[in-house]
Amino acid sequence: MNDNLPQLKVVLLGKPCGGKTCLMERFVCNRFRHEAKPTCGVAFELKDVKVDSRTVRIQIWDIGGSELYTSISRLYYRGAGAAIVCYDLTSPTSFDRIKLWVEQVKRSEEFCKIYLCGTKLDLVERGRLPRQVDSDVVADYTEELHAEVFETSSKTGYNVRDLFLKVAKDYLHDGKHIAYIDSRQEDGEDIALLGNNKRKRCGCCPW
Ligand SMILES: Nc1nc2c(ncn2[C@@H]2O[C@H](COP(=O)(O)OP(=O)(O)OP(=O)(O)O)[C@@H](O)[C@H]2O)c(=O)[nH]1
Ligand SMILES: [Mg+2]
Repeated sequence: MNDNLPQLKVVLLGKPCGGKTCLMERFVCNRFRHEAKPTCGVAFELKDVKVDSRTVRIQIWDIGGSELYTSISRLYYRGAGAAIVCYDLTSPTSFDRIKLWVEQVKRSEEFCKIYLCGTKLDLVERGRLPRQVDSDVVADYTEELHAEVFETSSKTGYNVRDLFLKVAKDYLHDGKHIAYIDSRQEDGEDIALLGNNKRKRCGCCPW
C-alpha cells in the first residue's frame, strides 16, 4: 500500500437503518447486503480514488446511527474533511435529525464539507414505497448549507461512485482542507487521518 497518498477522512452519519453501511460497502467492495446488521460504534474502510491524474485515499468512518453511540460518535468527527449525512428517502422521520448531525460535525470540524445523501432510491423509483422526504425541503436546506445533495441506491449502485468521486474531487481542489489538516498535525495532535504524506496511528484503527 502506498502510504504517500493524500488522504481524506470521510464520516458517514445518519439515523439507524438509513443505509450508511450499505453505501460504504457498495463503494468499497461493490456488493449489497439485504440483511445488513446495525453498526456497533464505528466501522472503517479505505479506498483509493483516482481523480484526473491524482489519487486520493479516502478513509471512511461509518458511524452507527443508534442514539447509544451519540456521545462517543462525536469523538470520531475529529479530523474529518467531509461528512456524508444520510437520510432514507422512504422514511418520513429520517430527515428530522439531519440538522443535529450537521451541527454536531460542524462544531467539531468547522471546515468539514457537508454532503447530503438520500438513500434507497431504488425503492422509490420502482414504486415499492412512497417518497417520504420532500425534495423541496431538502433543496432549501442544501442551499442554506451551501452543500451538495445526491440520491443513491446501494442496491443498484446508482450514483454511489459519483458521490464519493465528487467528495474526492472537492478535496483535491480545495486547498483549505489540506492546509487545515496539516496545521493540526503540526500542533502535534494525535489524530488518525491526516493530510498529505503524513499519517499518525490513532491506536484504535488497524492501520
Ligand atoms: N432497497 C434498498 N435497501 C437498502 C439500501 N441501502 C440500505 N438498504 C437496506 O436498509 C437496511 C439498513 O441498511 P444499513 O446500511 O445497515 O443502515 P445503517 O445506516 O448502516 O444502519 P446503522 O448501522 O444501524 O446506523 C438494510 O436492510 C439494507 O439492506 C438501498 O439502497 N436500497
Ligand atoms: Mg451501519
